[in-house]
Amino acid sequence: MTPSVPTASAASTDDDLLRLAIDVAREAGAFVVDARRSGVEVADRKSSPVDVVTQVDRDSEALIRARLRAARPLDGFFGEEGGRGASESGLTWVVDPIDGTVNFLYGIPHYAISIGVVAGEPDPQSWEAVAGVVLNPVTGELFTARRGGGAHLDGRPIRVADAVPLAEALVFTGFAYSAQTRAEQGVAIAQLLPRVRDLRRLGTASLDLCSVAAGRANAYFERTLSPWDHAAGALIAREAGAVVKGFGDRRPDREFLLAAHPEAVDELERLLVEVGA
Ligand code: LIP
Repeated sequence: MTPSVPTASAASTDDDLLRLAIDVAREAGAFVVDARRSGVEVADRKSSPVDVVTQVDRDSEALIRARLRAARPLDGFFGEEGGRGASESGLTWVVDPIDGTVNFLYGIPHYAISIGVVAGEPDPQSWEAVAGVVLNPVTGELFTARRGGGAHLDGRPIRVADAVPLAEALVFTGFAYSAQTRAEQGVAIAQLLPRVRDLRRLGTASLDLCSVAAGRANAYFERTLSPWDHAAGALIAREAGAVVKGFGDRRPDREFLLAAHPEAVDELERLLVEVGA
């Protein structure tokens, strides 16, 4: 799906939405980093014993939702930690208050505040991404994009790396919270490794997508992602020149997400299907 070119007034609205997302992400980022200093523990387990949530995830989502609602009360909300609100404006905020929660829990400085805003239902199969922010609150790196406006890192334009042969591709990926799915992914990874330059598993989907956008990775793929994991990052990767897709002609969904250079994506998808990724 090629990003739409908004009209001037739509672009300014999109810029306003982006500025709001940046301000809120920065405030949530400061809160999360500060909260980490006073120690963090597991508050609950979700889809599996290793799919954990902390009270800081929940508090970050509550903060983000309150700020967005105060600024734009008619917009909808769709957050990882259960925040839901129907839209009366046609726009919905899709939020991961801490993407990379396991990294956050272990104190690995590679997690993010991910805030995207979409037109339409908060469903990746039909939504139109309007603006997105991915902030690593520890490093301060701020990835941003709005539809038709290109992608930026700390305000500077970013582009995907030039296409390379698969054997030289540095590929990012991730594994599911389900042990059964991880077993399958392990088998596929063993076959994929000798066919690419190397793999990286850094633990934060939104930052993995931004790594493709910034040319730090040649590709990223993952199964079992939720809409909040890619709502902002996929737009940033697309605006940087990547193709972000699901299997075949599907859009990204829980089954599969692949992001890569347009000249490399089809061959990589064939390889991933072949190894059963
Ligand atoms: C995480 C993703 C990561 C994936 C994990 C999990 P969370 O999101 O960012 O790419 O491998 O299984 O889905 O749960 O930290 O928001």
